[in-house]
Amino acid sequence: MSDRAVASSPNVISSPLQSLSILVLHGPNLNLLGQREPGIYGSLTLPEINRLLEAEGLKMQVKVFSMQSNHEGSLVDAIHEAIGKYQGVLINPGAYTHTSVALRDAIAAVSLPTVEVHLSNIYCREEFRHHSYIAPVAIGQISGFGVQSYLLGLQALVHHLNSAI
Ligand code: CA2
Repeated sequence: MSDRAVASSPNVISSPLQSLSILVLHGPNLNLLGQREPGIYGSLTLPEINRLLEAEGLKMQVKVFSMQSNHEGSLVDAIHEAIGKYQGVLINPGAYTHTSVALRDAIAAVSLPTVEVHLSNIYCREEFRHHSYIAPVAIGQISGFGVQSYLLGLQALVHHLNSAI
């Protein structure tokens, strides 16, 4: 039985599904959003982006929990701890996108549907940003739309999860 299904009992006439919970992970330096380099990453701060994601989640009746870390191991831990608590992961791995086999292995290991997002278009930037270690283990990637990348990514993830029931 899936995590979301509610066991039927003779006393329960209707058994509503529990709402989806999504973990949003922001990688290194994204805590600086809105304070530095607005030309590349926009003027919104990370708390403002998180509030927009929560509001978008409310519209789709999903709960959104966000966390940011500058530490690869903390992000790996958060992915491991997502098992059983969250049904999907939305991640902007920041620079770890281009370097981290550990993050990729963690995402592959937990088998939670994961969407990779980037504020900037990584394919229009330096060559070293063109390769993502995360993309092959993600269900999809959205890059280049600023904060809309996050919102579109959340919509796509929720649509994927709702279609998979
Ligand atoms: O475009 C994205 O979202 C990136 O994931 C951002 C990463 C970069 O390494 C990736 O190639 C693409 C960098 C995040 C740094 O965030 C800052 C925010 C404000 C000021 C300075 C850095």
